[in-house]
Amino acid sequence: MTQHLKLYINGEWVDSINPQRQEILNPANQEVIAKAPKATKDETEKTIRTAKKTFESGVWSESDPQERSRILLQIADKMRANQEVLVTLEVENNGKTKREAASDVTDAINTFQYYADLLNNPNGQTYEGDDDLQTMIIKEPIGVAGLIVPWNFPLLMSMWKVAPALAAGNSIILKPAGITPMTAVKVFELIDETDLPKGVAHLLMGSGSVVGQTIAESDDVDIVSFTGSTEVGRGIMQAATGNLKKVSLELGGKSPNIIFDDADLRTAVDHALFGIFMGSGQVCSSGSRILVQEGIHDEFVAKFVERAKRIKVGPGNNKDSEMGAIVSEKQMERIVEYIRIGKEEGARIACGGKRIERDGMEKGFFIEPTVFVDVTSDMRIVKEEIFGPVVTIQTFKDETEAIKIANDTVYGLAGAVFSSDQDKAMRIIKKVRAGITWVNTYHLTNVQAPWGGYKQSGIGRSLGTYGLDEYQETKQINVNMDPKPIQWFG
Ligand code: TAP
Repeated sequence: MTQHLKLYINGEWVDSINPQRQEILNPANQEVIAKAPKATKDETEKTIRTAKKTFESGVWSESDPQERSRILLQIADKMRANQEVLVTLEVENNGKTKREAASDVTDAINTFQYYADLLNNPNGQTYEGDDDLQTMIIKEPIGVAGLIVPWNFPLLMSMWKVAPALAAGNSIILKPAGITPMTAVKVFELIDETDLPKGVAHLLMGSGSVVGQTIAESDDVDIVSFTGSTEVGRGIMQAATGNLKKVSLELGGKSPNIIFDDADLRTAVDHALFGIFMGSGQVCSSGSRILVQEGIHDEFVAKFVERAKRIKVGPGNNKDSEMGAIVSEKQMERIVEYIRIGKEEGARIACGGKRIERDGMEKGFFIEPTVFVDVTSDMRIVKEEIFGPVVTIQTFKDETEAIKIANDTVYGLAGAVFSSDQDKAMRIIKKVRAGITWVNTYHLTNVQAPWGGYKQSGIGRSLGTYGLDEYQETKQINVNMDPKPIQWFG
C-alpha cells in the first residue's frame, strides 16, 4: 500500500493544505512507494515562526549540554534499533546497494554519537588581560537553522546537519530532496519518540523553489546550511542577503585522482574504481577525473576497464549487486546526455556508455560503468560535474603537469594521489587545491574530520568540531574583576 507522508511541524504529523502530492519512486523499478506532501510558502513561513518561538523560549537553546547530549544519544539508540528499516528505505528510495546504505546508516548513527560525546567536553576559552580584565569566549546557538539536503545521501547528508545543529541548541527545519524523503521521515518518527521538546525539530517536504527558497530568504532563519549543486548554492547565497544570515554550502566537485607510475597498480586500480563507481558516481567527492602518468597509461586503462566491465549492476536490494540504480529518470537522462556529449567531443569510450535494460532492469534507471579515454582538459565531460558512473582518464608527464591539470577546475572538493614515494605523495597532495584529500586511498574519512570544499565547492565545513562551529555564534564576555573608575576622562 502506498504510504501517505505528512509534514512534521511543532511535534505533530500534519497534512499539507496543498492537495498536490509528489510521487516517491523506487528507481530500480519505478514502483510508487509513497506520496509526499508539498508544503506551501505559507506553511513554511509558519513553521519558521514556530521554530523561532521555540528557540526564544530557551527550552532547548538554553538547555544544559548534558541534556542535549542525552537526547542525541536517544536518537542514536533509536536509529540503531531501526538500522534494518533505515537501510531498506534508503535502498528503495535512492537506488543504492544494501552495502552502501548500511554504511550510510552506521555513519549517521556515529554522527549523533560523536556530537553527543563532544557536548561533554569543556567548551570555550578564558583569557586574563591587563587591568583585572577577565575575558571569556563562549559559544551559543545561532537560532533557527534551515537545513536543505540533496538526494544522493538522503539520510547521511541530513544527519550531518541535524546532529550538530541540535547539539548546538538550535531549532531546526529539515528539507529533504523532493524525491528522497523516506529516511528523513523515519528518523523524525524516531525523534518524536525521544524527549526532544516539541517545536525544536521540524520536517518540511516540498519543492526546492518553494520550501527551500522560502527558508533561504526568510529574515527569521539565522543560518541556512545547504548541500547540493553549485548552481542552486549560488542562488541560496543571493537569497540569504536580506538578513545576512550565515550560509554554509557543500557543493559539487570534479575531483582529480592522480596516479604516478611508481604506485602499486593493483591498489590504485582498485581504489580508483571505488572512487568513481561507489554510489553509481552520484557522490560529490567522486574521483571523476583520473590522471595517469604517461608510462603506465595503457596498462592502467586495460586493468581498470577489465574490472569496470565486471562490476555487477543491479537493484540495490539484490545481494549480488555491486552498483545500484541512478536516483531518477531525470538524472539518468542527464548522464546519458553527457555520454553523448563526450562522444561528440571526440573522446573514446573504453567501456560502458549505455543504459542497461535487461535482466529485470528494464523499468529501472541503470547505467553501465563508463570510461572515457583520449580526453582533453577543455572537453565538457572533463570540466563539468556529471554526477554518474562516468570517468575520464587523462595522462600527465611529471609532477608539475599533474598539479596543473588537477587544479584546472572551478571546483575544489576532493583529490587523491597514488604513489609508493610518500614524500612525493605529500608534496603533491599539499598542492591540490581541495578540502578533502587522500593518499593511496579514496573516499574513506572520519566523523572527526572537517568535510567541505575550496573554490566553488562550497563555504564552511561539516563534521568534527568545525561542524559544530558552523551552528554556533561566538561571544566574548569581558568581566572587570576589580570594579573601580578608570578615569579615562577628567
Ligand atoms: P540540487 O538540485 O542543488 O538540490 C539540492 C536541494 O536543494 C534539494 O533539496 C532541492 O529541492 C533544493 N533546492 C532546489 N532548488 C532550490 C532553491 N531555489 N532554493 C532552495 N533550495 C532548492 O542538487 P541535487 O540535484 O539534489 O544533488 C546533486 C548535487 O549536489 C550535485 O551537484 C552534487 O555534487 C551536490 N552534492 C554535494 C555534496 C557535498 S558534500 N559537497 C553532497 C551531495 C551532493 P528539490 O529536491 O525539491 O529540488
